[in-house]
Amino acid sequence: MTSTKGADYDVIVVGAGFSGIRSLWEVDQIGLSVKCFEAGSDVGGTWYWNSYPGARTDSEAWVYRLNFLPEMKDEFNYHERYPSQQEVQGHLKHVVEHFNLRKYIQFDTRINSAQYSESQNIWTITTVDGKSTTCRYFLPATGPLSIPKDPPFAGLKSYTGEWYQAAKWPKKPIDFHGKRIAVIGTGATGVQIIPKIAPVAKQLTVFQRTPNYVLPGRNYIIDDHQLADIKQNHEATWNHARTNNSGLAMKLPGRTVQGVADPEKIRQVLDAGWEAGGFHFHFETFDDLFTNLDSNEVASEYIRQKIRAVVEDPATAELLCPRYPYLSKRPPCGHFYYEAFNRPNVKLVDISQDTIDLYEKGIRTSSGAEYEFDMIIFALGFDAGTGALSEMEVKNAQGELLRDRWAERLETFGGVLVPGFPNMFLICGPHVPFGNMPVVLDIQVQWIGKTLRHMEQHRLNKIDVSKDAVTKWSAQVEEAFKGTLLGESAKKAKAWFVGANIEGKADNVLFYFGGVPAWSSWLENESKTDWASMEFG
Ligand code: N01
Repeated sequence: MTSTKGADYDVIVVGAGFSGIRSLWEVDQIGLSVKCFEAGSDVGGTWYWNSYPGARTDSEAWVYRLNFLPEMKDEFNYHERYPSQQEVQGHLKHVVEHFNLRKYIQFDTRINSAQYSESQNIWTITTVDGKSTTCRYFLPATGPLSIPKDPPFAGLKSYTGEWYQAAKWPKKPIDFHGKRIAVIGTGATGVQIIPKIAPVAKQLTVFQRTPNYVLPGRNYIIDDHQLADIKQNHEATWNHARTNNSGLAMKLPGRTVQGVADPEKIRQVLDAGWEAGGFHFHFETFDDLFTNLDSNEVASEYIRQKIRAVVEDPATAELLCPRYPYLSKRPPCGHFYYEAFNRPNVKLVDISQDTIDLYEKGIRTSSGAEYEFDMIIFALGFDAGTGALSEMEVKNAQGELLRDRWAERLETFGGVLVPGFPNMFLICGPHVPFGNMPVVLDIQVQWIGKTLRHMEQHRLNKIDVSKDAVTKWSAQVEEAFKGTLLGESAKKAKAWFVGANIEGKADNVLFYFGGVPAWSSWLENESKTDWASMEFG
């Protein structure tokens, strides 16, 4: 154990989701004293808050877990290909109990501010109720999608029915039976809720502003035979995911639509991807869906045809067909999503040309239509990447707020360090690879652990990153995004990964599209070169 050098703790972690829990274990191993503040009443982070009906992963179980010790593969078994919210939270609870980490976590505590002092070289972390705690290292593990967009509708105050936000789902049973229900939002969240409540609601009305390309998830129960197989191949699967661009155990197809050219052969490949389910459709079919608009249109039209084949009413089918290039928005995985629109009690309302507001009895569109509801569910998305870090008052020694810095230009080093904010390590904030987060955060926290060990061993008190290294990394993030065809179409489609879903948010790509291996070798290069880009004090 090292001395806390005048601070209450060596480390303060904010957030007890995947990355916070992973960080607690890492710093505990180093022997540093640690405290974790968590706004929720239990562990889970996004898997605590998003307990709405139908919530489950879009990543396959075998790559969606904490995996910092080999024994962990035998410690907890998922039961479905895409684990449910309850199972994922159960996994995190299990890890916390198994490694005795709960003692470090203070629940029901939201952080208001974090202020660095140059003279003391400590961070002061203050909760919303005004209590302050100090630390040497500040690790905000606040999540890439943790600040939900609150309903912006002025009429909400006058609405007299029940209403819920998917990302702040109440921890009590909600009764949908016999009710007239509206869902606003058709992203990954809405796509999971809609088919779950359609069979029980008296009437379900879906308000859609922009349609999504919804992939068939094809969930199934993992049987004993497959479970044995998953365990046997666990290490190979993880190594595969760590070296895959998206942090998934998927194979690069090594072929392009342009190269194959024959429409029948192209269709066969897309059929196989569609049958495999989920993200296999784009990651294992053709390499040029992200980079060639003509190739992308082949896949886009393929999905539109699938929508038309499922949805019986042609007008509804056309409204559900996106017109922007596939992958301009992050495609959701659905389970009987399009089928829900064939139910007589489900109605789709196109609000692409309208704005909506609430009134006493329900929802009113700007073209004057009125719909009465007993319940409204908002699934409006998140202020992604920078949202949680900008919500807190994170201030450096010069009094500069992180959010003000980023309002001008989003710059980090590897999504971990921000110049002028010493001893602060971001986890799963902006600029990390766009991919499967449990793999990304594992690499990131390992690197942070290595850096902290280096500092402790060499009695280094302070780490900052050189401006030059930050400029290079941030340019690399922009360059990687330009290499895809998504730039303009993602903005037009209001994709959250460019911040276009939040009014007034600066125009920045929030994630790294160059892949997990390129990013991790960038970080590794630092540790191999004795942290050459860092300025220690
Ligand atoms: O949010 P979204 P999400 N009036 O931003 C609409 C992860 N996730 O929570 O597209 C009317 O995708 C908005 O319309 P538009 C996953 O990475 C994962 O669904 O802006 N509508 C859109 O339809 C995912 O991509 C999982 O025109 C309004 C919807 O609300 C990410 O989280 C599950 C509106 C928001 O869609 C975000 O998904 C869930 C307004 N004023 C989430 N404002 C799994 O892994 C917004 N909308 C399973």
